[in-house]
Amino acid sequence: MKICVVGLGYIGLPTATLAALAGHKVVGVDTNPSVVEALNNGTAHIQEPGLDELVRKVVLAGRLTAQANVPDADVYIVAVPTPIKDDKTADLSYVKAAAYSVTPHIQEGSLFIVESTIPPGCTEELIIPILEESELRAGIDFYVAHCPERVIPGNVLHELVHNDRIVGGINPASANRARAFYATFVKGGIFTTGLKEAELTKLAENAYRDVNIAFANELAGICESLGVDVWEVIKMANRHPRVNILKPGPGVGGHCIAVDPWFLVESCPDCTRLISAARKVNDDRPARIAQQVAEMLARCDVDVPRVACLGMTYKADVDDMRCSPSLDVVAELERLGCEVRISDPYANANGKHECVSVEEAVSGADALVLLVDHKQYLNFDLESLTKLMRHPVIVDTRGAWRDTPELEMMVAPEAFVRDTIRTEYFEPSGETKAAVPMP
Ligand code: SAJ
Repeated sequence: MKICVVGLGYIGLPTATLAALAGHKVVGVDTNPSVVEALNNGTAHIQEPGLDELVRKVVLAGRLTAQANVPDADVYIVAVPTPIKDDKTADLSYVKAAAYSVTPHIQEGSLFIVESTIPPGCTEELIIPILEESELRAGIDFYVAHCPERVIPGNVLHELVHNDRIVGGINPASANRARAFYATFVKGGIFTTGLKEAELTKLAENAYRDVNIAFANELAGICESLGVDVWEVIKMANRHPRVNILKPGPGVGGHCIAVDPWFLVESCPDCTRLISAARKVNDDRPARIAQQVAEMLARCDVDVPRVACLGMTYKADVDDMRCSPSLDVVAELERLGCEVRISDPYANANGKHECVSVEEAVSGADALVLLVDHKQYLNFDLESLTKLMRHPVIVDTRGAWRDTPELEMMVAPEAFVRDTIRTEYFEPSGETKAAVPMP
């Protein structure tokens, strides 16, 4: 089949690549000329394990090409972004533009699939009317389906093949058509349902995760005020066979979990109290973390406290900084009067500061704040790092260093655990270890 994938981002490009690998003739369409050029040169413009190699292979084999305009095809897949606007409603401009670009090419028997995450009802109320400007009828003359992506960045290629897929069709014929297409490269189960059900399934998945993380973050606040170790409580609670509490942290970032729940709030403002409260709990985290760091630093008695922030991406082991809570923590620390230095193995800058090496970031710092649990950070020689600092206050917002033996050795018996933050204070000599008393 000839496949056209509109949008060559972190879903569109791997999907186009796998479809090409399965033997289809694939044309990727993107409005960004550098993305098109990179792909035609056989390189992936995004970092995803294994992708570059596969892209090279299918481009060299002539099965995947890229261009700016939509060609005629048997199957059209739309994988463009659906961000939120400042008022927290969905920005559907990219999806609309994609539908308009395909409409002149729709023919009898074409299959149109939306993979972008969209508010419930969007395919039927917004997209299909645009496609029907072709004067062909959706579900009768051509097929329409929504098949939301559900892969995790960092493991996209594996998950695109092995995860179960949900395919919602405007009618069973459309869902079956789409299922047959996905079956050419998906090894997981492919389950058919209605259009709106598929749209809602995706939003339910991400809102569920957001609410669970908000619960963990709220629990962190409870533990803080009661002087209990939240990590220990979650570890113990998760020994229950039907409990699975996610991890607290500096906030929820990325372009999915922090965004998609708003589509539900927009659709049903009167029945999304829990979902909007969870968003607020998670959105408040960066300021809360910065506040706690500032309180710790007040004890160091320096005019301008220096803080080293490690990890700028929205989560571990990815290069994506979109909606990263780290950016908000840094901005808030600066607002509170701190001088901040940042480091991240996957980023060069955060838009304002250049990233420096970990050693450079911590040298002379009063606090080291771990914001992302990148693999590179897990086995640090913390004892040596703290020796570079002016006041070695360590703030671990991810619980990543809880079991570090060196840290245990360095911790004074009265060291305390506060909120999600495990905070230790060492005398600069490293010899006399005194914990900062609780306020
Ligand atoms: N986070 C926590 N605590 C946790 C887990 C995550 O604070 O216990 C934070 C992360 O640090 C990050 C944010 O939440 O800032 C989101 O990370 P994530 O790993 O939960 O999710 P994403 O955004 O990378 O990918 C999600 C996935 N959705 C679900 O797991 C339900 C993925 O399957 C979706 O395909 C993707 O969203 C998407 O495109 O919607």
